[in-house]
Amino acid sequence: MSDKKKVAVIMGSDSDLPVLKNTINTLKSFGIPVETHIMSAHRTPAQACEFSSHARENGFGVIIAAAGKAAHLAGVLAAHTTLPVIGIPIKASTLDGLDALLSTVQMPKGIPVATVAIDGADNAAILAAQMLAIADEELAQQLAQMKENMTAEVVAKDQKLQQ
Ligand code: RP5
Repeated sequence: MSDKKKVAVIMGSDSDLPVLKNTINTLKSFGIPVETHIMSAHRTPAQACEFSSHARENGFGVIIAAAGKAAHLAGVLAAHTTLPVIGIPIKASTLDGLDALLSTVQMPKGIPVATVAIDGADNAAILAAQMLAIADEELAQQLAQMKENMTAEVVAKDQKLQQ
């Protein structure tokens, strides 16, 4: 069995899945084992607490939580674990995600949630990979390569602009 830590991708509703597909695909592109669930701070609070309480012993290294509107999911999961929790505020209402951003980011002292941008699906995955890479040299190399590729792409575009 692999000793690689898993990343949990938890979403408040199946309506969040189109955004979360990018998170899942980016994690998988790094070879990170992913487990995906629909759990809600409001509709399935018992399931969310149960999952988070046992996440560390169940082999997870990071939890990513995405929710829209009054987005309490990441905070509730963070309340029940010492694993790092990354929150993705989802644009799901007439407030364009600002509601979810504030609900996710404004955590009280003692229960941090590392909040990415509204619908910031890729950055959540990259941040999770960077957390796991603290203890995984191969993953750290993959991340370094990704940054090099990104730089090369921008430099190439700049050069093209000069022609
Ligand atoms: C949140 O409410 C979910 O995370 C979703 O972003 C939003 C709307 O959910 P649905 O009514 O589409 O299930 O809890």
